[in-house]
Amino acid sequence: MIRNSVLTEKVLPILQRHEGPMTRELLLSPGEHGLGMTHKSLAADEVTTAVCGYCATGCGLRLHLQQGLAVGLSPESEYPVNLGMACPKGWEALRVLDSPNRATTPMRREGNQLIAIDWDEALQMFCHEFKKIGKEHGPQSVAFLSTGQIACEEMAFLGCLAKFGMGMLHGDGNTRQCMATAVTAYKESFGFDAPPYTYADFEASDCLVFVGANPCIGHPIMWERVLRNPNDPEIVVLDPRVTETAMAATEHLQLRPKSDLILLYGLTREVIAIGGVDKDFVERSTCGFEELSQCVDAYTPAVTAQASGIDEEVIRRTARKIADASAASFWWTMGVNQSYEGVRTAQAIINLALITGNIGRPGTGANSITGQCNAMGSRLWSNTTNLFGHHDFASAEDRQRLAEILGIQSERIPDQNSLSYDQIMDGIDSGEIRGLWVIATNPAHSWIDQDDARRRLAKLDFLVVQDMYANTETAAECDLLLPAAGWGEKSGTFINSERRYGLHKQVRRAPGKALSDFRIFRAVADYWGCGEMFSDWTTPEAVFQIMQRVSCGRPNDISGINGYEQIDQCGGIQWPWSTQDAASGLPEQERRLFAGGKFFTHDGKARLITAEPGTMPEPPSDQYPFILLTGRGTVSQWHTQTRTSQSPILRKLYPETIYAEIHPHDAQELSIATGDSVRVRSRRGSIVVQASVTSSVGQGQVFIPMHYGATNRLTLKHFDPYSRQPSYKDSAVSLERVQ
Ligand SMILES: Nc1nc2c(c(=O)[nH]1)N[C@H]1C(S)=C(S)[C@@H](COP(=O)(O)OP(=O)(O)OC[C@H]3O[C@@H](n4cnc5c(=O)[nH]c(N)nc54)[C@H](O)[C@@H]3O)O[C@H]1N2
Ligand SMILES: Nc1nc2c(c(=O)[nH]1)N[C@H]1C(S)=C(S)[C@@H](COP(=O)(O)OP(=O)(O)OC[C@H]3O[C@@H](n4cnc5c(=O)[nH]c(N)nc54)[C@H](O)[C@@H]3O)O[C@H]1N2
Ligand code: SF4
Ligand SMILES: [Mo]
Repeated sequence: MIRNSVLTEKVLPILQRHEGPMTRELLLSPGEHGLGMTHKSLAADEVTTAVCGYCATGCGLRLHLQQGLAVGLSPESEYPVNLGMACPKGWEALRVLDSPNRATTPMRREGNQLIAIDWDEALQMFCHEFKKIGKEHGPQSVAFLSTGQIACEEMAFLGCLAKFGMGMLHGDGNTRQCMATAVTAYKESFGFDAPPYTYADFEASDCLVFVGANPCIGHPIMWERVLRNPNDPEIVVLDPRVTETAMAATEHLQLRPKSDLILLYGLTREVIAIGGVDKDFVERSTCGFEELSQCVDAYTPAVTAQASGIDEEVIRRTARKIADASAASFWWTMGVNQSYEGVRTAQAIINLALITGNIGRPGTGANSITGQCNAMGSRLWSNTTNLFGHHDFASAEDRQRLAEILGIQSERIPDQNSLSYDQIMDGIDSGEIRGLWVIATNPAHSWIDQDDARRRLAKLDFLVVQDMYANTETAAECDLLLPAAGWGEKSGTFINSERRYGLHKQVRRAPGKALSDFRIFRAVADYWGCGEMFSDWTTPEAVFQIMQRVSCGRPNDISGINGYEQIDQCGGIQWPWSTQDAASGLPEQERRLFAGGKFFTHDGKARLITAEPGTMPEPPSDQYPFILLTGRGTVSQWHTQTRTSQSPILRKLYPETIYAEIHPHDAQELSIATGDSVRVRSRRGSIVVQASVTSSVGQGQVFIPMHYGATNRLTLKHFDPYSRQPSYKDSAVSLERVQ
């Protein structure tokens, strides 16, 4: 067995000072001592539970232990989220930990090679290089990129350490690629980033509208909840592709890519015209209805049909379904968020829910489905786009409040917002940003317009990658690699799509010298010289208590949660759960927001926000006649595949080589057959893929999954102006059979 002999000598005392003298023992035998499982230690041959570490469904998994270490898992039947179900990624969650590609030791670049070093040298180098850059070029010259895939307590530590301890001004995360649009839309419309729903709503609706979402692939266990709906519901799907979800719909609106805003306005106009408005609710709980009516008036069924490619009759029928439903729910994901007009499109969905009074009741809601296991956590706790705990960097009052709770000087808190991810990339290009710390994300694969992204990353004076695996595309470019423990090798909380805090626990030893992200941050703090500022940040649960204090009195109040143990016992706990809530007893398992029609704006009313629809920045042309759609390919592939490719079982469940779905008519014109090699070219790059001829894509469109390294070589770098989220699903490309 690989022993964690790491903890060498200099790093170990740091951890011991914070965690107690048992640290070495704990690192060696987590199972016996329940490292991180603060509430109870695990005896031999028990079971325990943990929430899954892939998607934001947040399924509960039951871990089967021998001598305190997990030897197998099965879905947890008692957990309110998944009710005994899991998808293949969840089933294989332990397998991917055992891989020869794991990062097992810190490494630094020497010429073309990464060479192994110990933690002491790594941490010294980390501090020396970042301090040197900061001294020469100012505090804006170093930045970090965080993630939605580590525990709340870890992202909290990272964000506070980087900004308050190390003095960085700029940090963003991969949540920008994913949820930024929903965040901005909710903040503007509801006054707070607050997804209102609970999963029971999937089962309680009689009309579910999915916009740019393919839960059969992306959130299969949520889809199972839809299948349990006893109301024989209408299922309306807006997607340019005939996805698995669209095939199950009672009404598939196969709209032209990026015609959502017009189509949603057309539906809104029709709903108003047929008397589907809940006037009382609109009067009592919203503002902006007049402006909304005026804005949508131009989108008659004829105009809408012309722009979206959806028949007038279908538009009328769909509006009728929404208006007639006693409980309609609206769900959206990346087909909306990843758009150059994503925020306004999300708000068009929110408007529809609001004007029909479909919010705050069972089976309703304007519901953004979250992507990563803890993207919701990063929205609240990463200290990137908003000040820790969803405060405002620009507000002196908020800075003061936070400084008092954290026991730091308020001057240590930046008074300006971070640059967004794309602006950080621009800063790298202009030479303003020279040092970058990348944690649990893989930008050299996932960022838009990849050749350009890599060119920029190569300009950095110092790139640190902190990852579970040593073979990621970004690790290949780094100057320093910090080996991280993964899910199952550490503990903390994730917040799922329905605002539920769930616990994950250490049931495995991390390989070699890998350390949990939490411990890496702990050690960095001490080496940097700001360890004292974090003297209370000893364990994940201690940080959770700090988060509770910070949340007090805010919409995301969790002050009433009685420790990790209660989260575990209750099957997770949704925010908010304040001390006042807790006075009335235990949390109910399914709670939704806005039951009283009061929102988080200063007057309690939701805003109905509209805009003129824009045009696609890179429409198809003679030279590039196809629209490239990208997204999730199969249930068994996760993003950049660093994790899922490690499981032999998952590998059998997805196509090994990159492929493009092409419509039969287009294929025929270009003499392309399934299996042929096809060159796909955009203005940025050119790649070769295998053809898959299928009518699941529309004519004039191609679909390439994001899981393959080459996909983002094609994508056009463009963003929503309000959320700065990349628009990954509308680039112009050409196709040509490779002879
Ligand atoms: N198996 C698996 N599951 C995952 C993930 C994974 O990598 N693998 N990732 C997780 C993460 S982080 C996320 S964010 C979610 C993403 O989950 P989804 O958003 O459901 O997945 P995508 O495939 O990116 O996009 C959804 C749909 O948007 C459609 N679309 C494209 N353009 C448009 C448009 O202009 N309008 C409309 N209406 N639709 C459009 C696409 O055809 C696609 O079917 O999945 C999560 N779950
Ligand atoms: N073309 C196109 N591109 C897209 C998308 C699209 O639809 N189309 N979708 C976008 C979306 S929604 C998303 S969310 C992004 C995802 O993009 P990324 O965040 O780049 O994708 P992942 O593969 O999930 O990267 C997570 C990294 O963290 C590592 N990791 C996992 N767990 C841990 C941990 O506990 N600690 C540490 N330190 N490391 C860990 C993994 O090994 C992996 O390298 O991609 C975006 N890119
Ligand atoms: S649906 Fe998501 S949370 Fe559930 S097992 Fe699959 S990846 Fe994990
Ligand atoms: Mo995502």
